Amino acid sequence: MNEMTRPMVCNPVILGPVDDRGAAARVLGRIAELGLQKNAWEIDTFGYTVLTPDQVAPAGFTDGLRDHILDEAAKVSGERPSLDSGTQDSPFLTFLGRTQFLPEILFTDRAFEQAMMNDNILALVTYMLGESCLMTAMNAVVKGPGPEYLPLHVDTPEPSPLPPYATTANVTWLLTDYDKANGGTFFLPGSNRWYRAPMYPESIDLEPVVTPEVPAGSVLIWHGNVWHGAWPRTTPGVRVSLLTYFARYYIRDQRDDAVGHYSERVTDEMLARNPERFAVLAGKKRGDVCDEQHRRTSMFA
Ligand SMILES: O=C(O)CCC(=O)C(=O)O
Ligand SMILES: [Fe+2]
Repeated sequence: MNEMTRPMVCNPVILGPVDDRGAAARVLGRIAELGLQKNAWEIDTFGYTVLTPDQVAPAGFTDGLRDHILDEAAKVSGERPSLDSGTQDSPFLTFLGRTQFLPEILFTDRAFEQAMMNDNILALVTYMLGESCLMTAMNAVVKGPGPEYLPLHVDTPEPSPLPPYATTANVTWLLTDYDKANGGTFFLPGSNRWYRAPMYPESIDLEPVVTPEVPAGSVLIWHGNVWHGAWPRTTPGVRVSLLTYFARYYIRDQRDDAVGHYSERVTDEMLARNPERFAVLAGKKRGDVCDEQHRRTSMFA
């Protein structure tokens, strides 16, 4: 069928070459510019990748995040968790296991805004979710010893079958060492390409999982479709992490109405001291209907 006989009934956006207003060139160009091709390939192939400490922040930055989280944990519970002692089962229990969960952490120190705006992380998140994506949650998590593990699951909120592209991504700053005994995260590499969540018997079959052994200061990034979970911590002390979640722009943020959504909570001061992208990530700046039309034609817009 040539141009003349093609029926003119479809959306005009798809008649010509895709016009993504340069999104693909910008997003893929940024991956190349920052040397993140291997990380992008690992996300596509295995469903997750690790950024090494020198890929994310100057020395000392992540120690600062960790100490700040321990201070905040102490304000909530009255006791500062010890990094390396304390073999008693942690008194805190959430859906993530024996964890103290701090959903207000973004508002406690500018360093958390800097973590959110990290260049290498945002380049990989944008590669998965497009330039219009949102940060849907940031929670500090302090995990102590206890018997519970987190079964395999996906982070994508849709029912299965899942879209073959990412609609959510998880960026976890590891502020203490991660491995099996420390209660680290495990993965089923390549399960991001199965496009479905595990059934219950699959979710508790941990025999085939892989557990990254990664030092404090690294960042684990995963595709929302990859099957993953976490081991119980069996060593003394605590695992400290900063869990951040990102999603395509049409997905609602994960925050409770009670704590308030980022679009309502970020202050003018926070917006003023950050790059423009911060407002987009916080859901303050969504674009217009034209932007939405372009997003329907491009993974990266
Ligand atoms: O705590 C962990 O290691 C995994 C947490 C998790 O599955 C998540 O944040 O989606
Ligand atoms: Fe998860």
